Amino acid sequence: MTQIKTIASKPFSDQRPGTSGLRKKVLVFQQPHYLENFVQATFNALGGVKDKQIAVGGDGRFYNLEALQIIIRMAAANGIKKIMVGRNGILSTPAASCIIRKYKLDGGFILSASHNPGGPDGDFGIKFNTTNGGPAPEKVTEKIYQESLSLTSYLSLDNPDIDLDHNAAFTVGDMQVEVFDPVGDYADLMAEIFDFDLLAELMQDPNFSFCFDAMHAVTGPYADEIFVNRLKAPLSSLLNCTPKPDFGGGHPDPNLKYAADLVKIMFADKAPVFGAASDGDGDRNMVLGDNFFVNPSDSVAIIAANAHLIKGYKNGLKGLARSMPTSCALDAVAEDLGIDCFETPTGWKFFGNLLDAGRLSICGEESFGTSSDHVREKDGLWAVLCWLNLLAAKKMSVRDIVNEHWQKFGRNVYSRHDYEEVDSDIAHEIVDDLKKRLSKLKGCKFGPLEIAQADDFSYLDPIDGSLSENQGLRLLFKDSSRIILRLSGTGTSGATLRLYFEKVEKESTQMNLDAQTALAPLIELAEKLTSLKKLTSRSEPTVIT
Ligand code: VG1
Ligand code: CO
Repeated sequence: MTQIKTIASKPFSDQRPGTSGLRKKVLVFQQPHYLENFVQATFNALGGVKDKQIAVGGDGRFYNLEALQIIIRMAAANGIKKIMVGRNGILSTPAASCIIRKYKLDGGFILSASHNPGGPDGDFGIKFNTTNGGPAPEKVTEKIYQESLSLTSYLSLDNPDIDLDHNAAFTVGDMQVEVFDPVGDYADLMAEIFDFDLLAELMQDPNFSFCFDAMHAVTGPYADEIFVNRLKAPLSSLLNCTPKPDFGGGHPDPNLKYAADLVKIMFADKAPVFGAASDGDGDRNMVLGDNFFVNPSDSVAIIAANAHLIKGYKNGLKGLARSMPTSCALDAVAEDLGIDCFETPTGWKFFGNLLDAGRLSICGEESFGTSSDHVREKDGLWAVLCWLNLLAAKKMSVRDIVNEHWQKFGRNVYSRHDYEEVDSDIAHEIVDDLKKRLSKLKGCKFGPLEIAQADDFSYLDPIDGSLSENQGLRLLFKDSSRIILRLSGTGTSGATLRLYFEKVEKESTQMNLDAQTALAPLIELAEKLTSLKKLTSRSEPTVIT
C-alpha cells in the first residue's frame, strides 16, 4: 500500500471563499502548501471524506493540471473511495453540477476563476460543490475558512502524476480514479430538456445563421459536441472553441467589452441572426441578435415567459428567482404566471435551497448567469439553447422577441457600471459612508426622484432560516427605479465597486431608448450621493454592461 504522509504546513489567513469560491493570483496559489491547505480545510470542514465519492475538473486555465494532480493525491490520502476526473482536466461548472447529481457523488472541486484572465500572471480559483451539485452554502464555506486558519498539516501520498488524456479507470493508493468524458453526460442532459430535432431543423434553415464564441475557454468542446455533432450546425458557427491555458490572452468574460470578436461580427452589416458567448468555466452567457444586445436581466425574464415552448418546461414553472441587483423584469413575469419570485443575494449558492425544495424552476443574475432546476449552477450553454429554442418556436428575430416582451411587460431599463481595481480602502470608505447615511435618505427628493426606501439588503433563507447580511446597499425610488451599490466578492486585486441602475419604462414609444441615456438621471444622482468618481479619480467605469 502507498504510504500516506502527513505534511507540515502553516495556516493561511486569506482563504475565505468569496462570491464563488477562493480566487487569487496564480502566484498566490503556487506558494508552497497554499492549495493543499484549502483542500485539506475543505475535507476537514466536511468532517472527513473517508469512503466519499467526488468529481474534479476545471476550465483548462494555467495551473489547472498541476492543481488536479495535487488534489488527486490528497483525495487518496484522505480516504476518498472514488474520484471522477474530467478528461484533460476539463469540466465546466454546469457539467460538474450535472455529474455530481447524476452519479450521486458527495461533491466536487471546480478549478476555475471563471471570467477572470488566466495565464501565469492571471488568476486561479477553486470552489467546492456539495452533493446537490451546487456551490457550498455560506455555512460550509465559513467552516472551510475557519479550518484554514488553524491548519498545520495535510495528508498526501507519493504517486506519480496520472495520465488524464484518455478515458480510463485505475487506482491511486486505495482510491479508484475514473478519467471520464466531461461532455457526454452534459450533452445528454441538454437533449432531455430541449427538442434537438427542432433545433437541428433551425440549423438547416437557410434564413438562419449563428455564431457561438467560447472565448478560448471551457465551452469549446461542449459547443462542438452539442452544436456541430448533435445539431449539425456548420463548424463555421464556432469561434475560439479551443480551450487555452491563457484564454488566448483575453478576459473570458462574455460582455460587450471583452467578447470583442463576437461583438464585431454581430454588430456588422449582414450579421448572423443569433450570437452567443460563454465565460471561462461555462456558467455565463451573453446573447446577441443581429445588431442587438439582450440584457441578461431581460434574457432570464424572456426565457421564463416563454418556457412553455421548451420541452423540459412545458408543464409549467414552480417559481422564479433573481439576485437582488438583477432587474425586476422577472418579477413581472412571475406575477403574470401567478408564481413566486424570490429575491436572493448575489451568488448562485443562494438559489440552492429553493431549487432543492422544489420552489423554483428558473433563476438568473444580471451578471450573465441564467439557469434552471436541471443543475445547481448557472449554465451558459443551457441559456443559449433556450434562445435557439425560442427562435425556432417563435420564428421571430431576437430583437422582435425582446420588443414583444417589453410591449407586454414594460421595459426594465438596466445597466451595471463596474469600477475595477479601485484602492481597497477608498472603495470600502465609499460603501461605508453611504451606508451611514442610508437612514437619512428615505423620503429625500432629487428632482422627480424620491427615495422610498434605503437599506443594506439582508436575506433570510425561507428554507433553512439562515440570515445573510450586508448584501448590497439599495436605494429604492417611488417610481420603482433602483440604484444599488456593492463590493464585488470575486476580484483578486484591489476592490471592484459595482453600481446597478434600473428604471421601469411603460411608455411604448420610449422602449428603444439607449439605456445610458434613459438612466442618466440615476447615474448622475449616484455620483452626487457617493462621489465615487471623484474619490477614485475615475472619469468613467471600467466596464459598462
Ligand atoms: C460576480 C457576479 C455574481 C456571480 C459571481 C460568480 O460576483 O456579480 O452575480 O454570481 O460573479 O460568477 P461579484 O461578487 O464579483 O459581484 V462566475 O461566472 O465568476 O462564477
Ligand atoms: Co463563470
